[in-house]
Amino acid sequence: MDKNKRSELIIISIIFLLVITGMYFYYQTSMKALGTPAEQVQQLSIQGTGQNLQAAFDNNDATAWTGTDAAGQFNYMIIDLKKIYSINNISIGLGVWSQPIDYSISIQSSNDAANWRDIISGIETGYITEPKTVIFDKFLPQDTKYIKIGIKVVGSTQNFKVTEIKIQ
Ligand SMILES: [Ca+2]
Repeated sequence: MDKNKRSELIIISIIFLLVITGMYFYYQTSMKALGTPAEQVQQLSIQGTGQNLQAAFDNNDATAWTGTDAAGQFNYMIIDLKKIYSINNISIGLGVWSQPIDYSISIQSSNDAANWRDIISGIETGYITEPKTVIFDKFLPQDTKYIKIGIKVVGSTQNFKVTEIKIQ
């Protein structure tokens, strides 16, 4: 191999290594974990049905996202994380009214808010009489930009009440 060819090969190898290193660090920074609940509120964008959606992210169990539609219909919330995160734990704080209440919860993930993948589908909590936090962590880590949470009340005319949502 002549000297020029060898120099060319070394330069190409160095460029290749720089590109790979750059991609690695881009991946690391783009996949970082969500911050504290307070930081999450600042970066999240939320839309959906019901009222007081932001109250599910204010770190206060006394405030809640509640239903306005007829009980028994699915209400939903779409959480825009603003970039792709690796998610493997979602906790949902559920409130109660005067009667025991049974919730059905579905969670989906998406990178474009158009094509959704089921994380959990129609999990029922069973009748609860006291506020309860349900933790969903038995799913494969999801690289996702959007999370869609659907919730409805089963077998009751009461509306739903979600006090706090935490995503990790
Ligand atoms: Ca709250």
